[in-house]
Amino acid sequence: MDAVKHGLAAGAASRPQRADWTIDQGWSAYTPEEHAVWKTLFERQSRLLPGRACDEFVEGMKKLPIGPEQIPDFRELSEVLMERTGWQVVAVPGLVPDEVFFEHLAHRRFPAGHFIRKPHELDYLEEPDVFHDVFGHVPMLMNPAIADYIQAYGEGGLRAQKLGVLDKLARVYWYTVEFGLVRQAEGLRVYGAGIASSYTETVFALEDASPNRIGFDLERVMRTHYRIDDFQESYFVIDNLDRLLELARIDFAPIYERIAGQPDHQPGTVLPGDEVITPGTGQYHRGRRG
Ligand code: HBI
Ligand code: FE
Repeated sequence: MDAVKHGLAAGAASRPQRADWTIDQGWSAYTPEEHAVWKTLFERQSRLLPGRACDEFVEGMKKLPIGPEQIPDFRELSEVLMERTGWQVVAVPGLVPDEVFFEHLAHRRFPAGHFIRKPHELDYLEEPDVFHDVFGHVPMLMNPAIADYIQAYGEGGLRAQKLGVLDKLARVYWYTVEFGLVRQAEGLRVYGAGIASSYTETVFALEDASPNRIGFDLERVMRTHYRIDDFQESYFVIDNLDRLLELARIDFAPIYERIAGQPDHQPGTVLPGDEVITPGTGQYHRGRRG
């Protein structure tokens, strides 16, 4: 299947044609079946997200050439994005090496998988496909705070690699850009693309009693492992998206030093210093382990 093929491509085993790993999206080569998968996912998620996705996500989506009928054309997305926040969407075959990913983000190019999951794998993803990347990430890139924050992550990624602390920085990205929640007047809302592009995780992250929902704290998050194979055991909540702009301006180097040698936390652990918004029962993951 696709994920396996692209998984191989992301390793050292195969060499991309272009050094930056970009490919043509090949928009006209999508089949009716592929557009139909997009439509199924788009409609399901569009029904679910009102009242669950943050205002900025909804706003961004409205202004973009993204609809149910077809997989969006990256050139059209880039035109609108470029005008608003200076970002572009470029096509890649799947996961790309970390430094390639960071280099793109640092230059406000968002690498998006060009393939789409198969009809029998609607809730299964081993690698980011066009639905995750475009539906989940691109609306948020219309927001100036997220736009700057993700660029800063790309720049910070290159630095963190040299310092040997990429695992710490990657956790910050994971618990914000991918799985972040934000507090709004009406309650908690989704802004993370990993949640917003997933029907089951949207419901789990907002409505299930199992996960912890904890106020975001930079050092705390840097020290917290995450799950790549299942729903998160803890979600971290920011007060508003401008918090990300502040984060983008912080020099992480002294923080990496301070936490060096300190123990990491497991994904489901609640710590004495945490601002616990809703404590989780942990039931879901206990069941999976048991
Ligand atoms: N490549 N296409 C793609 N998308 C990602 O989200 C991605 C990647 N390569 C590396 C990576 N993410 C992460 O492991 C880094 O953020 C650390
Ligand atoms: Fe993603």
